[in-house]
Amino acid sequence: MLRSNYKIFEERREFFLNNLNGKAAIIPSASLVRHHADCEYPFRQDSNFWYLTGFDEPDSVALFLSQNPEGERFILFVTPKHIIQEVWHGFRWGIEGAEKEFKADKAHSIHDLEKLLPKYIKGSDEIVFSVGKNPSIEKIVLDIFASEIEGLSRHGTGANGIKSPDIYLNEMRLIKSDFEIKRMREAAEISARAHELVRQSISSKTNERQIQGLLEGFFLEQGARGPAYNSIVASGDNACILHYTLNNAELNKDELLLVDAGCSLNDYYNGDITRTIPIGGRFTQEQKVIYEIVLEAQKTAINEAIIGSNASNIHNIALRILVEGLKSIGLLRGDTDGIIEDGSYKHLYMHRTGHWLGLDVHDVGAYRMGEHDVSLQKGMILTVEPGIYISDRIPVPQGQPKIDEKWKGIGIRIEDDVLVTENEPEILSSAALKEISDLEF
Ligand SMILES: [Mn+2]
Repeated sequence: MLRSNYKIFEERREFFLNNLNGKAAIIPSASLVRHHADCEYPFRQDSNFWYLTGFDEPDSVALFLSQNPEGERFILFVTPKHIIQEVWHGFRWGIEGAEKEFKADKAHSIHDLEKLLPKYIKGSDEIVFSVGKNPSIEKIVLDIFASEIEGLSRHGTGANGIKSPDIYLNEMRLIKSDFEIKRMREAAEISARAHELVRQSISSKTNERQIQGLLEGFFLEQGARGPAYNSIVASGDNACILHYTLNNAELNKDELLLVDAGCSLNDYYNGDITRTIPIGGRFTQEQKVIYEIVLEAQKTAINEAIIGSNASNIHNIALRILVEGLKSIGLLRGDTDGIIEDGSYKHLYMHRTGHWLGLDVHDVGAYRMGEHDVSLQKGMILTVEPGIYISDRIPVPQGQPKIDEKWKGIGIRIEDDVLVTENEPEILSSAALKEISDLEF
C-alpha cells in the first residue's frame, strides 16, 4: 500500500516545506503505550507524523529543514534494524529502508538524534515543534533552542522562537485531497455496513457486548485496523452517558440501543457513525416522538453542510429544531431564543452537533478564528450528530418543566459523516439506514 502511495506523502512534504519558509520542523512519531505489566496497547501512529511520512513505526522522528534550498530537507531518525529484536517484535524498515522506501534524503538511528539534531537545526530561523507532548524529545529540542538563543545574542544567528506545527498542518489536513476523500468513503462505508449488520441481527442478541463483538469483528474482517475509538454500545438509559464504553448490559426488548462506532483503516482514516434502534423492533410512542425530532434536526442540519456555511450554523439549526420539538412535547417551555441563549436545554442536549473527521476522529482544524467562524470549503469532512438524552442526572434548570417518568431512559443520537462538495453535501455513511420504517421489524 505504502509504496504505491509514497507520491502522496512526497507532495504533502513539499507543500509543508515550502510553507515552513526558513524554519526547521521536528515531528516525533508516537511511542508504544504500556497496557499492563510488559504488555502494550496496539501501536497507533501520531497523525501528523503519519500524514507527512507514511512511516508506521514507533520511536522515530521526522525532521524538515526548509532552510536548505535543496539536498537534505527531509530527514528520518528511526529504530535501526536488529535481527533478534525483529524476531520478538516484528519487521523494521531500518535506516536503509527509511531512505529507499520512504524517500528520506537521509536517515539515521534514533539513538543519534541528540548528537545530530543541533547540526541540522543550524541556519533555521525558527524551530517548529509541538511543546508539551513528548517530554524526552522536548528536552533535546529545548537544549538546542537554548544554545541557538545564546548564539543569537552573541553573533546574531540562531533560531529565534518555537512555533507549533499545527499552524501549518491543521489547515492542510482540514481540506481532504481526492485520495483522502476516497479513503474516507471507504472508512465510512465499512462503518455503515457494520451498523447495518447490527440492525439486521439485533433480534438475536441479548447483551451489549455481543453487538460490540459484531461491529469490531466486521471491521477486522473487512481489513480495517479496528475501531477508530472505543465503540459505544449503550442500551436504554446507558445511552444518556455520552462516553459509555462498558458495553456489558443485558438488552431489553422495550428499550433503544445507541451504537456509536466506526472503523479505522490501515492508513488511519476513520468513520464515526451513530445509530439508535429499537431493540425489540418497535419504537414506543415516547421513543418514536423523540427519534423523529432528532432525525429532523439531523437531516436539516446536514443540508447546511455546504460551501460558505460553518459549523456554528449547523449546530444552531439542529439546536433550534431540538428545542422546538422538546417544547412541543412539554419537556421545555418558554421562548425558543431565550432557551437557546440561556442554555436551559442543556439537561437534554449537552454537546455540540459535530466535529471535523479525518486521520483523527475529532480531526484537527479550527472551528473559529477569533470572532469569525471558519467557512466550510469543498473537501472538508465533518460529522452531524444531534441527540436528546433524557435522564435525571442533570437537574432540570429553573423555569423548565419536571420530566415525566415516561420519558426517562431515552437516549438518542443520529450521526453521519458528511463531505462538503461543490453541490449538495455527500453523506458518506448513508448505507446505514436511519428512517423509522427501516428500523422497525
Ligand atoms: Mn462523532
